[in-house]
Amino acid sequence: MKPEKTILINGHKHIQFQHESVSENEMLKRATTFYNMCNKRRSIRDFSEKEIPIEVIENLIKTASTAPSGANKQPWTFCVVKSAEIKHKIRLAAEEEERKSYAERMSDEWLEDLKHLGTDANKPFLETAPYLIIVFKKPYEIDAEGKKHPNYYVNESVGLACGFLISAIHNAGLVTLTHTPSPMRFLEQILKRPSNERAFLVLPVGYPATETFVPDIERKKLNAIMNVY
Ligand code: IYR
Repeated sequence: MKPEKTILINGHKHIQFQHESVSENEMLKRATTFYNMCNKRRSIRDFSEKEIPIEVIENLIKTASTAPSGANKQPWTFCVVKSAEIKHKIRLAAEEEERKSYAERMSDEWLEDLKHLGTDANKPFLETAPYLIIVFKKPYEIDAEGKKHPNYYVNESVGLACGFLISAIHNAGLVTLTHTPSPMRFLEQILKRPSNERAFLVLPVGYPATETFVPDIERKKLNAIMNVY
């Protein structure tokens, strides 16, 4: 095997980047194919109870962990909940917060903006989906001596990892939705997370229920979202 070419920058080893170049034709084909695949993704709220292998979930989370992060701190933890008992606890706590949100915390305009999606405080998908992936962000790390060390661009980094994760779930032929009960402290308590972890997003993962309806909504057209200078 060819010896790996390396250099030192600030005393740290850098390895040669192996780039797989493609022709412009192939580039356009791949960009179009990937868009067409991503454009089929929908947020799904009705799940089947059908099981999925844990190895699939492991690979989805490994994909999420390939996202870029501030100073490569990878400030995330993914908790995978399969236990019916824990899913039940999470559903009860989430619905309690959601009932308060829908009844008093969300503005009239917000409630109006959600009407076309048909959401309410009931979250059965938190129990029907075979897995819940609860994403936690880590604003700081705690070392062996108990000293805190900051992470950087934590919301951006964890948001990017969630984007990768959602795309990976869709690519695997599964469905999800971005569920954000607020406040989410109950997730840290139920899952007994360390003091430097904050719940960021809940992603139920599974198959859609046999007959599933989604809102008839459209994505903005390219000319409304892209400006070329
Ligand atoms: N978190 C609530 C409300 C909600 C808020 C937004 I913004 C949505 O796009 C959808 C729902 C819920 O999960 O019902």
